[in-house]
Amino acid sequence: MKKKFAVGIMVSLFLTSSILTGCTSSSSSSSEGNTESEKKAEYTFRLADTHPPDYPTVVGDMKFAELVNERTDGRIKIEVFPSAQLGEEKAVIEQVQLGAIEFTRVNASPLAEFNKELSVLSLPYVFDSDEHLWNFLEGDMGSQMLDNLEDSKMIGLAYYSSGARSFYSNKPIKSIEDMKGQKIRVQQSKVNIDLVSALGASATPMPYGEVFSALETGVIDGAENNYPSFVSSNHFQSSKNMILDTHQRTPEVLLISKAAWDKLSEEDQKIIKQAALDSVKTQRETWDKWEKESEQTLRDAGVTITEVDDLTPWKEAVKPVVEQYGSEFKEIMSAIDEARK
Ligand code: GTR
Repeated sequence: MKKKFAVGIMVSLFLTSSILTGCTSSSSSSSEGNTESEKKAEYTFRLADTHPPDYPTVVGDMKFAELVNERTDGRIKIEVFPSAQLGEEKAVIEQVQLGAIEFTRVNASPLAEFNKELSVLSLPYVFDSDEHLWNFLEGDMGSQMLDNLEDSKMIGLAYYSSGARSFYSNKPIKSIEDMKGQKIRVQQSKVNIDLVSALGASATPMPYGEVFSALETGVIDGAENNYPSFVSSNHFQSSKNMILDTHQRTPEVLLISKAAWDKLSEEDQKIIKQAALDSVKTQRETWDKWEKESEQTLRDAGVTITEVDDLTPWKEAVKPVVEQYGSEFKEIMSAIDEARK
């Protein structure tokens, strides 16, 4: 506890000094060193990710950093900070808006609180499969939505895979009826609160890093996520029941602060954008592997995984949520329909 507090103070002191000095150059960064690439670095940037070092998003971040370093001949160095070392997602996004942290990889759900149209990506059952999702993300509207983040002081660089999210709990959940009255943690996002409420459960928004102990102490009954996060967060140690309702396919987003972006030359901006897009392949390959392996880990650990034969009652229950948000972003909703073909 004490250690966490001390680290917290160090991080906030660093952030404060970064804000004051607008730190993007290597001379004021914490990473001065003697290697060739560090000596040459014109910019040293930080990239925040909530997941542990071997998690697929962090593997993608590392690939991105490596490509940028190579393609700028060491002029731009990106240091990846995994495991929420720089803070939980909501706080990190705020720091990115200020330019105190230059890069982050976050999920589109919490990001939608800063750029409302992204909430469409979290709507339940709007994407039939990962293939449908990627058809959309790689289309014009998908890239447009990354660009539109500029209105929120960020530039979206690329999407990463995150599979499908399903509910899990310390209590049995074998059907939609079992959701009633359960206290379920959700990401800090309005759509998720509405979605879980529509299913008759009580939604408890909370940062990711607090969920493990909230499950252990019974502050909440359950949460929801994809297989890899359910495993890497160790939530399955207390939640032994999962139901494959696959309510969302919310993608991950890699982004840069507009403050940092504006300092770069057009040529460097192009290198960064392309490196981000090129890192997607590595992230998605790692994702596919992790998805299979973590399902196995859960089964081996004795987690009861209930398949849902008929999703109709789930879809019916959350329809008002889809209608409410969808009516505000009709153009995006029709692009999602188009991507189904
Ligand atoms: C994960 C996602 C994280 C975080 C987390 C959560 O699937 O990759 O970025 O949003 O879910 O539930 O908070």
